[in-house]
Amino acid sequence: MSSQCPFAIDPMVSDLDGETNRLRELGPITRIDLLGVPAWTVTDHAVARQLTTDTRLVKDINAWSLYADGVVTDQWPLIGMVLVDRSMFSVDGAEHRRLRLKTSQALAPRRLEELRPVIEQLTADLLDDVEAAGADGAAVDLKEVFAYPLPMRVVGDLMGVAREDHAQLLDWYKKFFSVMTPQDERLAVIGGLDVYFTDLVRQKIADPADDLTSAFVTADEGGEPLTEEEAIGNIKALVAAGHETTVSLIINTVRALLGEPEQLAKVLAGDVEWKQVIEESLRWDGPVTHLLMRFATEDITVGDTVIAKGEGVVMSYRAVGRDITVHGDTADDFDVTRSTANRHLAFGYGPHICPGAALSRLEAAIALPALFARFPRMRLAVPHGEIGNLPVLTQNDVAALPIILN
Ligand code: PLO
Repeated sequence: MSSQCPFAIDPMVSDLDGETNRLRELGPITRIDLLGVPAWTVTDHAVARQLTTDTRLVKDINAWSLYADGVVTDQWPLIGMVLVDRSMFSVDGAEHRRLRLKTSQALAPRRLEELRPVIEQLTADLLDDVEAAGADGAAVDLKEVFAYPLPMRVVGDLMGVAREDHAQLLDWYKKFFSVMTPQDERLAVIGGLDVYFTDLVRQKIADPADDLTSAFVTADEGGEPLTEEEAIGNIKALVAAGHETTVSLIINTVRALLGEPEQLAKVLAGDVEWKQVIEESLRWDGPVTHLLMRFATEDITVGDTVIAKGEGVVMSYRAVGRDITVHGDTADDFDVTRSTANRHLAFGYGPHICPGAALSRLEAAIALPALFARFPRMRLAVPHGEIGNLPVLTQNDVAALPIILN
């Protein structure tokens, strides 16, 4: 390994801002320790753009020396983030384009317009639930009651996942992401997800419906269907990515605004567009803290650093969003009027850039104004500083957002 004493990422996420600052101080690309496993991480905007478009870095875990040599095993708590089925998330080049094609078509902005009224209705229904839960001044956890179910229902409908299965899936994903889950339990959860999505894909092969999972396994003018394994890999990636991250986008934006009443007032007065608020939230407090992982297929020189063949590279997108060369000296502040807000890489960059970016922006752009319109006097039920994160190393997951409606 190229350097001693890599900076250990705190699995308990007790001081995310402090950690982000320290990472940036360590340089544009720096050594980290991920629960005992060394890797490089990128904290700089320009380097992140360079490396997410460098074809010498690949997603295939077999290119990782620590994995190939048996140092990283299924006992590593983060194994589920990198040892994934063949899918658009784990393959590069021409095969990647093939695996991603139907998804990018289904999630293209024009197609998404059809979803707008559906998302509006889901939002209105969930706001009724929020109102019922918060009647008589009771504190409501906005994450549980509102931010969680909305993206899950949207991606569930898109993929053809039955509503009655959502509670089970949410429980599995909570355990999947938390570093506190005992490893044998995590592996059981990964096994459960595998059986669940294998059954779902087989059911859609036998009886296709009007959903993206069926589109994966059906031949059409777009060409050959995906294999069963590829369809399973894709649906797993889409259901996980399609709910977990958007929950955080919605809830982190509410948290930011409730902590800055003057900025919130500007937004509610119509002086700042919601679109702009959402971009600033993505930049400053985005859903993804550290994106695992790409592997070097040959030595790659970045400035005076050499990423050796076989080493792993993480993208610390939170640190990248705080890059002062892009966002100036106030990069650490949440500012809904910031002119560089949309120059973030919260959805990644390059061929693997998030195919669901437009969907997640649409969900947030519907959910947030509807929430504040319905409960204009909404306030936090606990002091702002007491709202902490779950012990999730890769994601920026607020534990809960208890609010009083009026
Ligand atoms: C979740 C477990 C699945 O079996 C495989 C998978 C694919 C896509 C990953 C997702 C996992 C975790 C969350 C990720 C998503 C892609 C985008 C999303 C990393 C590992 C983000 C950015 O958080």
